[in-house]
Amino acid sequence: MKGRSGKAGGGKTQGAQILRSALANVHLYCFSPGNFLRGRDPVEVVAAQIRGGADVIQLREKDMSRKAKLELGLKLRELTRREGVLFIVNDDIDLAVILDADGVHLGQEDIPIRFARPLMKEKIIGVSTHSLEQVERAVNDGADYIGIGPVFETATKPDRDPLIGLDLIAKMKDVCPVPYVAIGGIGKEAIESLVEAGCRRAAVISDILQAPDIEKRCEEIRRILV
Ligand code: TZP
Ligand code: MG
Repeated sequence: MKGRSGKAGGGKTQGAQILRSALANVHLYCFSPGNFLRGRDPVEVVAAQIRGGADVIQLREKDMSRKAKLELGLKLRELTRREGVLFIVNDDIDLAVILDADGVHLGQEDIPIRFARPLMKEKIIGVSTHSLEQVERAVNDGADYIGIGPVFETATKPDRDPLIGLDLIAKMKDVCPVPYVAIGGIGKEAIESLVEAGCRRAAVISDILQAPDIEKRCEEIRRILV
């Protein structure tokens, strides 16, 4: 990765190092409830994922107003800070800055890293990718971690890109120098095949948010990843 702090010698500040070392230890990447809320308290749904071992919580609310996202984000920022869990905001750089999130997650159609970096400074920038070319570009542009998928069929993202399958996951360890998180159709059933393909980081939405016991499901999945 490129050195990009303002410190003499190009070294990273302590804050940047702390964030990147937390990132290196991520196994289970979880989400705010989105369409899987079903009348529950969103903060409690996130708290259950944290109790179950979530290493990251991403604020991903496609159908909320920005004001509602801000209000939920303030609560999740407080919770994740208290619990020592990384807090990432999907898509929205302004909101990530306002909330003092640990980072932002950008898709291929979002603001490119070269415009996001000056605003995010030493915070984390993650990028969604769907091919080796996109992985290479994101890494060269300074992505701190890569989301790679969709690995398996998923109903959670109707406008999904073509499935990448486990073959591409298996190649990632040789081509991707930053942490990579597999996403798409991953749950209790698929998690072992992911580990067999050499990936011990998974982002899971529906399998966890639809589980009868969210905390227990997180524990079951994370145990296999560690
Ligand atoms: N990006 C690629 S697939 C996907 C996203 C956000 C959805 C993953 O959801 P699920 O329910 O874990 O398959
Ligand atoms: Mg996006």
